[in-house]
Amino acid sequence: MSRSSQRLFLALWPDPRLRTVLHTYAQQLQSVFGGRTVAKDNIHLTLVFIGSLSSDRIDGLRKIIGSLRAQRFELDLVRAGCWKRSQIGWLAPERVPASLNVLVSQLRNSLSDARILFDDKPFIPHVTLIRKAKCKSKADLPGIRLGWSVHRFSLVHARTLSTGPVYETIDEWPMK
Ligand code: 3AM
Repeated sequence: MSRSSQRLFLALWPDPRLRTVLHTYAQQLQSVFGGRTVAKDNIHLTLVFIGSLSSDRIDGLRKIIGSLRAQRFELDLVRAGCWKRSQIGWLAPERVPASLNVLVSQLRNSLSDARILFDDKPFIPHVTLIRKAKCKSKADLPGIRLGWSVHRFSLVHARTLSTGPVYETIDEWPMK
């Protein structure tokens, strides 16, 4: 990737208190699935993965996204699981709030209008807590019921250092 482009994604970023609870739960999941826990500061829910975008297009992207109106919602993270193919241990809501689906549709439409490419696989909201997981089909998972009041979303720059991924928030927007 050239230095004049950045690897980007849009995400929901939990506040520090919630990140701490999620990270503690990640350690419990790790005792079942092995693998490595996602660093506490890196825990998030991806809305749209954009990938590499030329740096000179980022201000335009921020303007477009900043013009959207999104509604706050409550996310109940109650379902834990593991995907064999991606080796990911995750936490997810039982029910996807309509406002979350609307937000993702708005973001995808805005990106399409601006001719910005993104990963258009079906949206399956989840918080990745474990990577390189050894998934078991009959795992007895520790229970959890976590309420997340979502009132902002973020544009994030992803970098990979020798020590692992580093995520830097470029901009964030409140929800009404
Ligand atoms: O939050 P999760 O783990 O679901 O897997 C990457 C992570 O998602 C995903 O973007 C998030 C932040 O890195 N990601 C990374 N490369 C990707 C790609 N090429 C990707 N998603 C889709 N396509």
